[in-house]
Amino acid sequence: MSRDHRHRIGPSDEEALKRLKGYEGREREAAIGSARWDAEVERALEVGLPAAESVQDRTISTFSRTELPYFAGINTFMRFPFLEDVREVGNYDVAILGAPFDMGTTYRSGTRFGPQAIRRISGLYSTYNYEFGVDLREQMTACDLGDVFVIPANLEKSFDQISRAVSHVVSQGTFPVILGGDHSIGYPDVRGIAEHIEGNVGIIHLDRHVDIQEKDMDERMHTTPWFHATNIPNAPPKNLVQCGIGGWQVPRAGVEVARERQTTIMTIGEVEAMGVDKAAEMALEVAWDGAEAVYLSFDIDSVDSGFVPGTGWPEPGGYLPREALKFLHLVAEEGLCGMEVVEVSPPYDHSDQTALLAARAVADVLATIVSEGHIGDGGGTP
Ligand SMILES: [Mn+2]
Repeated sequence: MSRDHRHRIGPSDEEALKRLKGYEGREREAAIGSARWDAEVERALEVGLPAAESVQDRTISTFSRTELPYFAGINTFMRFPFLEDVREVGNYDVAILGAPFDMGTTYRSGTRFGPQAIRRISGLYSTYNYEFGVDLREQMTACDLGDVFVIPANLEKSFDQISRAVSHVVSQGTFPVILGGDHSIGYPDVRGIAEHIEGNVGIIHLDRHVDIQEKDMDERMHTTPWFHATNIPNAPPKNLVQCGIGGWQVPRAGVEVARERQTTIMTIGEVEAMGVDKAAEMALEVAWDGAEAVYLSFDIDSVDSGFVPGTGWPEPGGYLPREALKFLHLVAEEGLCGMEVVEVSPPYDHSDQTALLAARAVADVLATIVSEGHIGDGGGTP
């Protein structure tokens, strides 16, 4: 870099540069402790035995019992502990549960393998994120409950099972993250949560599709969750905001219902014109209008199909991954009562990229609600 270039840096740039170098504005990150990681290593050495003599790093165990190596071990979401006894879920701030269900699909199936694919590639992540200044391990507690026992070939019984599972988690005061599964699970997910909310629940829904017709081919398929969710007395249509809609797969039957019920539809073009910051602000305005809590539904197909080939109804022209992640971050800042990520179909995926974006969305939302103090103990005790 030439001296001439340096001379172009003004006082405000110097401030920014100072920040980039980590001297300022990164205090929160620097204050995160490592107590839980230390405890994890200690336990790994105990139950996994100390490493072979030739291994100089004596925090390494013989059997992998921490998150390392990232490609090893029995997978759970981000290596959160598997909780066999679901009656103990209340001991955790966050619970991950899979809904391996694709009987509601109307084109490509395969999302029954979504939860496992998301878990597997989530092994790539540590719990630490420099950008957010967060370490999920140190600042909250989480478990993976495994999957709901869905009933193959029966939508309604599966919905009942999913609602019951989600309701159980919420009844224990734990934040539910549901890994789909096709989007028909949006209805039983909201149903399981809404019964525990005193007041209205708003829904922020990122998708290319409106998913709000009453039935599709005579059944409650993945094109219908919001019709039924907004029939729940405390999940009114006025608090449903659908962001990123557009393309050639939006059924007229759904748009008709959206118009009748006066839900709020933001097309991807409108999001682009407003910018993600403004769009997220407006989504929050609608979802939180008189509501007590807001639920987040992230359909992975809201992202441009070039980035998410592994999905049931791929559609070009949606969000870029960075836009979607920013949108999720901005809406999560205000707090959520739960989230779902749906429509990851591993048989159509390439190099795990669709599943990876789903894992990333969950991790980013958790980081956001932790750093905003909505869940967890905040950490910060070195
Ligand atoms: Mn969709």
